[in-house]
Amino acid sequence: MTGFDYERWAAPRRAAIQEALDGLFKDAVPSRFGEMCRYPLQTGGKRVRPLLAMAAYEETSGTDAYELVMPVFTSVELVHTYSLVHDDLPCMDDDDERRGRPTVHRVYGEAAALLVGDALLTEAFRQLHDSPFLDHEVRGGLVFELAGAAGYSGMIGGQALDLGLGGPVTHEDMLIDLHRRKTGALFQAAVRMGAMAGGGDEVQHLALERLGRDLGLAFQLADDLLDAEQDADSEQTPSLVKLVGADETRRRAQELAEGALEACQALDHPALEALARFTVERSI
Ligand code: GRG
Repeated sequence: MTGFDYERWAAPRRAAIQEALDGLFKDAVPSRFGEMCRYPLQTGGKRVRPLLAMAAYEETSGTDAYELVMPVFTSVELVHTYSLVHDDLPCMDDDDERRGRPTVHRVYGEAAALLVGDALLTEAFRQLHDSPFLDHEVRGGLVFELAGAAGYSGMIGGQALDLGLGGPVTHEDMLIDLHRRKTGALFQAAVRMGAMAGGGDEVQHLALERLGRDLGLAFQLADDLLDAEQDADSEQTPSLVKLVGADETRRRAQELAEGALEACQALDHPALEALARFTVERSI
């Protein structure tokens, strides 16, 4: 990956995602509710998931015409941001700050934050259906993919396990399963959705499948490590660091990242490799 400037690739794409998100909820009722919905979308965030989807799209379509299928990327970010809004609520993690700013419920109240999350989630699916450059069959496939990743056996299922609704998470296999659902499923969907929109061949799809699977879990393990370093993990939250220690967690995250980097060998987009490296080396 010699000479590839990741930030030069990512910056205009992040700006394009932001511009598309800024244009949403303009006709919300009441109009002030539209501002509430845009608030959590305007607080930065690394945009790792839509950027991964974009890289997969560029790899498989062989173009950088990402503007044509922007709803594919915004829908993934909408689902992710909704999960953060709801996860911050007093009945969940009860967080006061997110992305360096007060959480939605701190600014607008709990009931409004609940509705903001609902609006972001539902808008994601409306967006996907509103992708004029994709044929109807592909749009249907994208909706199915995102709904599965966000739903009861994906992110929500993972959150239910995290809350202990299936009993205490006492074994590492249980925790890996939880992480794969709560965090990994949306990563994998992002990569798959980029590839579904882009086309591509079987070799690319197989490599992207492995990349999405390994990266999602690696990202969460890196998050567990960051939380442990910053003493930010609550006593109730299960984490691999608590079960097997920081060194072993780091080793596994690196192993997964190596798997993702190996998958990149069959692909031809340096941004995918850069995203794989960033996922475990990140400090934010
Ligand atoms: C729907 C209530 C509800 C929860 C779903 C995904 C999730 C479960 C909750 C989000 C909280 C959380 C800490 C999840 C772990 C995944 C994770 C590391 C999220 C943060 O993602 P980043 O680092 O955030 O990509 P930015 O702000 O950069 O977008």
